[in-house]
Amino acid sequence: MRKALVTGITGQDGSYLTELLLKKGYEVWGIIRRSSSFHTGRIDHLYKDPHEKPRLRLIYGDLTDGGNLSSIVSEIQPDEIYNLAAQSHVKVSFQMPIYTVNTDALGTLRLLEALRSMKRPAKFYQASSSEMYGKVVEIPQTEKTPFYPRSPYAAAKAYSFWQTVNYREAYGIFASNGILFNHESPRRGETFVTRKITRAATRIKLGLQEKLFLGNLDARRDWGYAGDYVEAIWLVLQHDKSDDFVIATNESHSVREFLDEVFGYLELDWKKYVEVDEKYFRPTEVDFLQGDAGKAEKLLGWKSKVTFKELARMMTDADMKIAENEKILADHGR
Ligand code: NAP
Ligand code: G4F
Repeated sequence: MRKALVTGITGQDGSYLTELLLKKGYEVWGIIRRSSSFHTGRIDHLYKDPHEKPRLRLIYGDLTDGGNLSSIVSEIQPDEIYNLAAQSHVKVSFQMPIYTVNTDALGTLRLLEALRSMKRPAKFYQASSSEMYGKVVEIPQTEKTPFYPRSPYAAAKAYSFWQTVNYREAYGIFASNGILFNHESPRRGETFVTRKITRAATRIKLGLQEKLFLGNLDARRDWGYAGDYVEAIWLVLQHDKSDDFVIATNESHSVREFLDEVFGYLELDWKKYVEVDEKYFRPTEVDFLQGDAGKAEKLLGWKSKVTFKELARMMTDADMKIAENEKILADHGR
């Protein structure tokens, strides 16, 4: 039975990837941070039969603690390591640059060092990001497009990208980067723009909220579905050699277009409800992202499946269920 170690298992991608790995018969070890309250909501459904020997195990750890990462790697001796953990919010990275770099840049290096001391080093996946292209120098962006990071988050991810390449070249470790463009789902964190919109629109529809405050509506992103993208993550480590791959839908849409899709689906006019609040602007913005996933298509046989419209509707339907439950509680004065 193959053993996978997943950092960031409690996050959006960690939960979908773990589902996939368990389906494929892996034993999965997930690193979780100690917290004063439970935060395993995205993976709780994966513990099904209490009598079965669990193939999913959680272990406390943190990317800021190198000693702890070394002990975990040496105890578990995984075959594959998926490094998904990060302070992943771009705007927050301007408020917490040092913490973001400690986790998203040095955290990767700590993990690579832990892996390097294994007798048989595990294969390593690094969650790289389209944010590294920042102020883009060409459209669409491929594996060959130079990076121009525009936030502490993006600069930290670029550092981790190059460390991953360097461990591959210097030590012959199977270390690969997936350069993933934005991907969303009903499990997306509620402060990212797509989920913020689907949560608010469904609440507005049911009379639970009046306004939605947003930042830059002109920003364009290449938005795909997280469920599709974790298949690509797995395929990156199954390829015959380690390499770097862009994972994207090859389409770009604006925040306005996402508003059109979601509010239109709910038969609402978003212009009546949305207000721009400068507090959501970033000191430096990434205006336009559009990937070219041609290499992944050719070498991994991967292609994005869920369309922009399907994604917007899937997220809206899921958030409508949450809003309906909120409405029942509100109607009963709770
Ligand atoms: P997410 O939902 O924000 O999840 C982040 C995960 O990292 C959570 O499990 C979080 O744990 C964990 N984490 C944060 N700081 C940590 C630390 N110091 N030590 C250990 N764990 C820590 O992110 P996501 O959307 O699933 O993204 C997964 C990865 O892909 C991230 O590295 C992100 O930067 C990258 N990425 C995402 C996208 C996207 O569009 N989603 C695109 C490109 C790249 P808690 O639950 O305890 O907070
Ligand atoms: O949803 P966002 O916060 O995602 P962003 O900044 O593109 O980052 C996400 O995708 C990256 C991949 O490119 C990941 F690496 C990263 O971890 C994260 O998952 O913002 C998208 C766009 C931005 O241009 C932002 O300025 O939406 C704009 N926006 C407009 N109003 C807003 C808002 N973003 C947020 N979060 N909140 C707003 O109110």
